[in-house]
Amino acid sequence: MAFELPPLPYAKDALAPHMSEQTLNFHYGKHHQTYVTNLNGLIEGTENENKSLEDIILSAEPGGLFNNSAQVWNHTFFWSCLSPGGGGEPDGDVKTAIEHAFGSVDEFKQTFTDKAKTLFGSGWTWLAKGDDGLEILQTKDADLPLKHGKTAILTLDVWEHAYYLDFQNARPAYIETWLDKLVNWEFAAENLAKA
Ligand code: MN3
Repeated sequence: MAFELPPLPYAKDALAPHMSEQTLNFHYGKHHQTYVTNLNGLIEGTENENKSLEDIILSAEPGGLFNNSAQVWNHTFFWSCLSPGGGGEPDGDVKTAIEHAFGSVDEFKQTFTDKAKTLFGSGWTWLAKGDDGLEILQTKDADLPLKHGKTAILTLDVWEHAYYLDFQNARPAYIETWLDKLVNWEFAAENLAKA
């Protein structure tokens, strides 16, 4: 069964001016679509054809099958980490868990920003839950918490294609905009409740 590009949880122009429709046209419409198309080409007629996306990711060796399946998962998850009414401060259980793990929400934001800034090359910065509670992970290329037995709570795509059209090379401005204007704390709360 072929995978399909899942619908975005908002209109392509809904995140402007913080993330432009043009960025969504390329990042969702071209990059994400290409990972879906590549994955379908790799699984067609193989034992992976009827597996779930998560099962493919967990059983794949390093290489094209892992990269494309993980990137389909990562991007689908990432779109829900953005919201037209996002940004600001978490509340409830997410706030409590962040304060427990990092001391304060501000301390979390600073540490997340530093990790996202210093990830060299292409990858993802995650708020994830492992055996020892919440932590911030940097992963390279397509790698993701699932492959390490951890649960993703939030992620920020720090591949250059995620921000180049809106911010050119200014990754720090992209990270700051995500935290201030776009991060979807309600989605984080849903993920934490299931973790
Ligand atoms: Mn991307």
